[in-house]
Amino acid sequence: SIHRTWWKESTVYQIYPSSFFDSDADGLGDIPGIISKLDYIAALGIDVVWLCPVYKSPQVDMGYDISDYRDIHEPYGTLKDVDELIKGFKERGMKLVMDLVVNHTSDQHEWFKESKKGKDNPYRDYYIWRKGKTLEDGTKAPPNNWGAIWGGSAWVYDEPSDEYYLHIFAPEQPDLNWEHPSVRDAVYDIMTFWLDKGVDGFRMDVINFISKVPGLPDAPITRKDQEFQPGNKFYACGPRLHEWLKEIGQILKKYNAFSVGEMPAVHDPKELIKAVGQDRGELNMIFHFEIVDMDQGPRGKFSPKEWDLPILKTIVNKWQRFMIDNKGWNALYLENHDQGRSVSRWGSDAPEHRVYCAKMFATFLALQSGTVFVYQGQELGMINVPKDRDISLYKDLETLNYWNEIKEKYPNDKELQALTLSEIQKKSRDNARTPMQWTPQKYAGFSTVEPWQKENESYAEINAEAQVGVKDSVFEYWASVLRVRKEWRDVFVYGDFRLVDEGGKEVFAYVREGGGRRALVVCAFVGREVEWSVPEEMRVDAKEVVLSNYGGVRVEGGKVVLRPWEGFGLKEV
Ligand code: TEU
Repeated sequence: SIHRTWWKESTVYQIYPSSFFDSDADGLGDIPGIISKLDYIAALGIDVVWLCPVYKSPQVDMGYDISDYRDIHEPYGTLKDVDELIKGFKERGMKLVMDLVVNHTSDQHEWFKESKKGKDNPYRDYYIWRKGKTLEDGTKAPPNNWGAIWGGSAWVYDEPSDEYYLHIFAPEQPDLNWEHPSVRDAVYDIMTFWLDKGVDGFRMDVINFISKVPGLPDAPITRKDQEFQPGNKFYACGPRLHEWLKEIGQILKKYNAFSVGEMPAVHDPKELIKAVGQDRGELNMIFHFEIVDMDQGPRGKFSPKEWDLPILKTIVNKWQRFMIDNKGWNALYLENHDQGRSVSRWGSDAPEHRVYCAKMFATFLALQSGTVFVYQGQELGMINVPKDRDISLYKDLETLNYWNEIKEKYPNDKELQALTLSEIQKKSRDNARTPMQWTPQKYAGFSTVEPWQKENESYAEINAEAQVGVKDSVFEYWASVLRVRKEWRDVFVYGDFRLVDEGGKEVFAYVREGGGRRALVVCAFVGREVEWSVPEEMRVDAKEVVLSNYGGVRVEGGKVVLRPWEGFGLKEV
C-alpha cells in the first residue's frame, strides 16, 4: 500500500537570504525583504520554504559558521522578524524550514571559545581535539592525514594545549564532537527551540558527517597531487550516524516536522536509505550528490569530467527505482546555493535556447518521483555569470581557495589555469549567489545600492517582473508543472517510474504510472531537432498533452519530432 503524506506532495523553495531581496538599502538581502515577497513565492505554488542560515555568524562561510544558534545575524534582522516571517507563511498555508548546521560551529561560538581555553575546560570535549604525531625525524604532524574539503590539513594546531582540533570545512568551522552526550543534548535543545517558535522542520547540513570512525585513522592515498587526503571514508556515514538520526527523528516526529538531510560523498543508495526508509524513524528524505558530482573530475569540483545523457539516465533511474522499491523517498534537485545554474551547466543558456531549456529541466525534474526543490531564480531560468566575469568578482571561499591553490602549485601551467577558470564559471557557488533578478531596473531590482555580490548581467531580460502572470514565461511554466504534479498526484507523486530508452544519447524519457493511469515524459537534451520513437506501450489513442514547453507536440504515429531542448508530458485520459 502507498504511504501518502503531506511532505511527499510538497514543493520546496530554497531561499538564500543574502541574495533574495534587500529591504533596507545596505546591499544585502534580509528577512523583511523575504516577508515582502511572500506572495511571489505563493504564486509559484510553493508549500515549504527552506531558508539558508540566518543565524548569528562571522560569515566566513556565508552563515554556515554559526556563533549563536538562537539569534539572528544582525544585517538580516531580528528574532521578531522571524516571528513575522513564520506568521506570513502560516497565513498563506506555507511552512518554513530552517537550515540546521550542527556538524560544526563557528570558531566564534561560545562553546568553542571555552573549549579552546584548555584541557580542563568543561567544553573541551564539545570539539574533537587530538595530540599530533611526531614523525621519525622529530617533526610534528597533525593527528592524521585528512585534508579539509576546501584545502589544507583538516587540523589546526593549538600551541597552548599542544593539541589539534578537527575541521572538515574551513579552519573557522571546528567539528562538533557528537560522541559527547552534552553536545547531542545541546543540539536537540536548539531544534526544540525553533520548533517551539513555529518553524516546521529542518534541512540538515552535511548531517552524514557527524559520526566519525573512532581512532580517526589515516585515509588511503587517493590524491597523489596533494599532501592531505580525503578522509570521507572515515567521516561520511560513520558508525553511530543512525543511532543519532533516530534521536533526531524522535523530536521531528513529535512536531510532525519536515526533514531533509544533506549527504555528500556517499553514492550508495543502500547506505543512504537507512536514513530515510519509511520505518526507520530518521529523516523524510536526503540530498544525494550523484548528479551534481557527475561532471566533477579527479581533482575535485573544478576539474572537468565529460558526461553524457546515458550517465544521467543511469543515476536518475538508480535513485528512482531504489527509493520506490525500498520504501524510501527522493529529494529532487538540480540547483542549490552550492551549484552552478542548471541551464548553463547541463543545458544551454544561448539566447535562443535558454527559455526552452529552463522549462525542459522543470518538466524533467518535477515529474519524477520525489519531493521537488526549486532554488531561487531557477523558476525564472536564471543563468550562470558571464564567461568573461573577472575572477576578482568571485566571492566564494571554496572557489577562491581552489583557484589560489592552482595558481600556487602550477604557476606556469596557463592551460590548466584557463581550464580551471572555465570550470569555475560553470560550477562556482557564486553562480547561484548573484542577486535575485526582480526587475529590469538597476541592480536587478534587488537593492537600490550596489549589491554585496555583483548582479548577473542577464537581468534586463531575465527577471520576475517580466514573467509573473505572463503567459509562456519560465515562471508560469514552473507553476503549471507544479500544479499538474499535484492534480495528478496518483501518477506524478505516488506513481511508479520506468525509464524508457536507456541508451539513447539525446532524449530522456520516462513513464509514470499510478491509480490506473499512465503518463509519458519526454525531454530532449540537445540543441537541435531529433526524431524519437514513442514506445509501443504508450501508443494509446487518447492522449492529452499535460505540459509542453513549445505549446504543442509533434507526434505522428509512433514518431515524435523534438525541437531543441523540447520537453513535454502526455497522459492517458
Ligand atoms: O555543503 C556541503 C558540502 O559538502 C560542500 O562541500 C559542497 O559539496 C560544496 O560546497 C559544493 O560546491 C554544505 C553547505 O551546503 C555549504 O554551503 C557549506 O559551505 C558546507 O556544507 C559547510 O557547512
